[in-house]
Amino acid sequence: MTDKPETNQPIEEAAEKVEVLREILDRYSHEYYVLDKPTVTDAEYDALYRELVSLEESYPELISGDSPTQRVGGTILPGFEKVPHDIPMLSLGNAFGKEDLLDFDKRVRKLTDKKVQYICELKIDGLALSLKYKNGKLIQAATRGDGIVGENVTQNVRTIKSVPLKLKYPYSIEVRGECYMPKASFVELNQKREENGEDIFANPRNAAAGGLRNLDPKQTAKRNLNTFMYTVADFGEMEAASQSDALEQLDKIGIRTNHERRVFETIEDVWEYTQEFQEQRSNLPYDIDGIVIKVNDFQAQADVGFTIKAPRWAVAYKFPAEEANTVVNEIEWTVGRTGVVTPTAIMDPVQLAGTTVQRASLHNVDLIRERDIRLNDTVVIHKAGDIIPEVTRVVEELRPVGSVPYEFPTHCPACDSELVHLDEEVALRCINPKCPAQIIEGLTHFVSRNAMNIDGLGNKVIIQLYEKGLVKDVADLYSLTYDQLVTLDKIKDKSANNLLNAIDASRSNSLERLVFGLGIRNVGANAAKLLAEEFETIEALQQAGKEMIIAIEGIGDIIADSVVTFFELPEVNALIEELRAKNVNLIYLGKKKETVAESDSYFNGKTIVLTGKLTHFTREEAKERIENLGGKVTGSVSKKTDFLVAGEDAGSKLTKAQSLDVPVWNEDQLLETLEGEE
Ligand code: 1X8
Repeated sequence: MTDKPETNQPIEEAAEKVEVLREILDRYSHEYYVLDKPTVTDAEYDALYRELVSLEESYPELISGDSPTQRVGGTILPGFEKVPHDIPMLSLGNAFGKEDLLDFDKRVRKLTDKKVQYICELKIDGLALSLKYKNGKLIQAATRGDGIVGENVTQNVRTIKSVPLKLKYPYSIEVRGECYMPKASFVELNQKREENGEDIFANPRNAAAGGLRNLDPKQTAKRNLNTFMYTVADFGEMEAASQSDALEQLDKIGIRTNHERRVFETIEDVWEYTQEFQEQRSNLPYDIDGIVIKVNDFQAQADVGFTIKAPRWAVAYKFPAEEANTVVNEIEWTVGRTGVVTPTAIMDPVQLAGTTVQRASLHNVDLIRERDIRLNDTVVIHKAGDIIPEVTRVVEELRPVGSVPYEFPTHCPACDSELVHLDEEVALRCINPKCPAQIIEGLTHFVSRNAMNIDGLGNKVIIQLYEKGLVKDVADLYSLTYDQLVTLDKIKDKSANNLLNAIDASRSNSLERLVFGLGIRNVGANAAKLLAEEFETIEALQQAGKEMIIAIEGIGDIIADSVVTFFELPEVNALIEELRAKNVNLIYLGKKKETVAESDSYFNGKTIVLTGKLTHFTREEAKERIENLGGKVTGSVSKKTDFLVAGEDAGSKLTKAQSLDVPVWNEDQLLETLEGEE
């Protein structure tokens, strides 16, 4: 399972090496477990760890109780109540290749006479979590801590939607599993943090840790954390003969488990499974870092037994780290909508985890400084959360002679005004409100799909409109003429007319789209909806005081402050008057929340999926109308779907609906029913 022991060095030399390795590993482990800020990749850590294991195997007299190999995890963060685990939360032995798996198989078969079946499960890259239920009610959630004593995070875990507060059967059990953040939520969270000048998370695992260990459960709730449970630690009234049996029962009582698991008879098939998921991992919506292989039958597990640290009947196959080397040619600085200036490394193109990578965000000045990234440096890159290319570190040995530290820009790349750090922000900002880059980004945001949804106004058109002096703010969009549009590159008769129609149609958008489109700091599409729903007119919102805004469920201090500050600006009020003069709707057109809840419409409380091409309205319009009548429109078909509306060329969703016996409507049926209810 580990490298071959080295036996050809004197013990004094080995002892020294062991000490150094322990010190480094302890530091890395502290950064990883306690600070949630790793400075090395798992692969680098694992390599050093294996070296230590190997040395300790060769020189057992060097093993001491405080070696990182002799404990299960990290230390506990202050601030959460400590809870002892009745049954320790163990770690797993690692396997790094086929040889290690064959060794594991041999060991297992030696220790049991029973027919061996293996169950393969995805190894979720999150945080281990224990959930205790008493008579079917969730009574405690704890992190793993050091495996013996964890942290009580019950209040936080209660906000995670996949964790049932009450089981379908009144069992008293303890289950364990992993808490994680989906990749998409991680990307979204970091985008927001970057835009707000906050520190970004290195990977979904750290973002999940930050959410789960937050002392404010409201923050946890916002992180969109999720769980997969994979072990029953205390069976209580439950009875199961095997791991696959236990997982099926967990499903039945309402606990979320991962469904990619498979049972195999041979280690060859197990190997095939690991290889299949090594290839598929980038297509999964969550991060995995390997495959867990367990003896399936509980009797056989008991035969095979435990070591002090880990079960002997299970092993974690770790995927090799996906890394690549390349050279940084340039650092590009771009100005975002809020003036944050972010650096991007432009590198020689390389293949990494299935795509060609040439650019990697460097996030902020501090990161470049900390990693000492310089022009022409050779760097190691990886994909954070398997998706976003990032610079791991510089290969200093390959640094060209005469290299100098990177010099940061002092002036805005777009408007040349001086850049500043606001408060304690790590981000560099351009605070010139007339900065062309910010205006162009602001216009792009205004026309985007979730804002005013003006189709056909791409970035290239906006840049031309701005550069020709035709549009300097969002109100100017509403006085564009056909003659002006056809002067633009790539805009001909038809596209000019389409564009004018799209701009005109956006005049009748409901208020929340405008509120979102204005780009008020910290006000996303959801907050905009809440604000529009509450105040109904832009005047009411302009005049609302902080107290009134904060009173809205789901809106906090930061958003309220941003809204008040925004509407205090005279130029904002002038812009709104200009929009009014141009007949842009400034009223909320949806139904108030209460009316929706009390609606006795056919759609009230129903879950509906739209698929295929609709001809009478866009999907967005259909969704809005259904929602106004209290219905919910979701993206995927499940048993909970009340009906599917299939337009032209409907594909897999239709097939799925049919297989689940979900009723299928055509577009005319939807239209008629909507009209009957509105
Ligand atoms: C850790 C993990 C396990 C599983 C999935 N993800 C993990 N991170 C699993 O068993 N499906 S088991 C485990 C452990 O025992 N330390």
